[in-house]
Amino acid sequence: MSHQFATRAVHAGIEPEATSGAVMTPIFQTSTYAQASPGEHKGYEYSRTDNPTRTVLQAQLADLESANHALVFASGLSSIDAVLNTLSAGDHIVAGDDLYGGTYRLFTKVAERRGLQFSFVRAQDPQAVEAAMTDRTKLVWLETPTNPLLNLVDIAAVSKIAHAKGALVGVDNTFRSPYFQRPLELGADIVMHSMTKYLNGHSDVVMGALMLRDQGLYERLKFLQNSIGAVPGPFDCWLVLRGLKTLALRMRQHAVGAQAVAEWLEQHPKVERVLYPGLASHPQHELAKRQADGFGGMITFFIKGGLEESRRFLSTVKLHTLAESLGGVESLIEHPAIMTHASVPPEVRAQIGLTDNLIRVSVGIEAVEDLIADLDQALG
Ligand code: P1T
Repeated sequence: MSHQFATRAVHAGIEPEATSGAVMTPIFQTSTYAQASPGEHKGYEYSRTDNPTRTVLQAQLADLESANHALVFASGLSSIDAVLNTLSAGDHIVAGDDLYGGTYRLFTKVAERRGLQFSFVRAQDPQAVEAAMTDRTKLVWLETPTNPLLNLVDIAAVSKIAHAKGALVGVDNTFRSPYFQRPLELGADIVMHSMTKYLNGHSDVVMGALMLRDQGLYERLKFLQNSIGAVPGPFDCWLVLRGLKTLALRMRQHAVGAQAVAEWLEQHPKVERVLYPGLASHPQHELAKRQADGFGGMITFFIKGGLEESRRFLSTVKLHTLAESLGGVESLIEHPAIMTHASVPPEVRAQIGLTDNLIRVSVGIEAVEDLIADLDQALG
């Protein structure tokens, strides 16, 4: 019998520990494992290769993303780098042009030096993806919704285009979480998460994950996970296991709060424009309804004015913390042009509309009245 998501977030992949019956997965804080004779062991040799706490986390993550396999990494970026490491010099990648600044930096400042070639396109238009594909295109890399402009990409349409030309599709699902969106069900080949965000949910861990179905690709990525060694420790894996248990509850509240805050911001005279997929004014509101089960907790808005007005507002919020990152229980607010997307060159920022009056909010699970009161006093 297959259970609903909220049930699987508590139970999937989790069994009482074999020797003691401990209900909560223990933190196997060990680097190595005793062998009875050389090569004769219980499935664990060394914790870069495998660790029992990590194994349980990976099993649960695979279940939640409708995958067969999951692999965790020391950060979201190192999980993307593992995907890049399946490619060779000369291979071509088509990527969305509106990505987390660190992903853009990894692509342009690290991977290009290793001989990978990138085309950045407006991926919300599937035709733009198709037009950029060449005989050497091996991968299409998407964020949806994008960070920070909350553009949406039609995962099913782009997957069809990519597969027709023999390329794989990777989707960074960080902003949605599998509670709201499961790209593998829509045709994507690889899902990636910065688990630093919603999956852990408590702003106390940096970690990444890949989820996928294909056995051969899994074996290649598992080889890379061990060979490169960017793995998280058992305590951090345990913290994410703990965070996942409330993922469904948290995501529901993030979305309720974000919808209310977005609607409130939209009618505020000092706000020029609000981007939130749950607003009827979002240019891809219909796709948002079709592709996902909810609109998430991220809002982007343009304050009337420029850098000066943004600075004043961001220095005046009290309950919202001015900080990078997102997806924790506490509300965070930030200025992408100066903070999370500083590594995107100014001319690229201008081209995609990432302006100096753009503000990004990660709506936490606090009482929404308190959040709105804080924004109100700061805008005033
Ligand atoms: O920080 P790390 O766990 O390595 O994940 C990188 C990353 C990848 N993809 C997306 C969509 C992300 O948002 C991030 C990290 N983002 C922030 C720190 C931020 O404030 O946007």
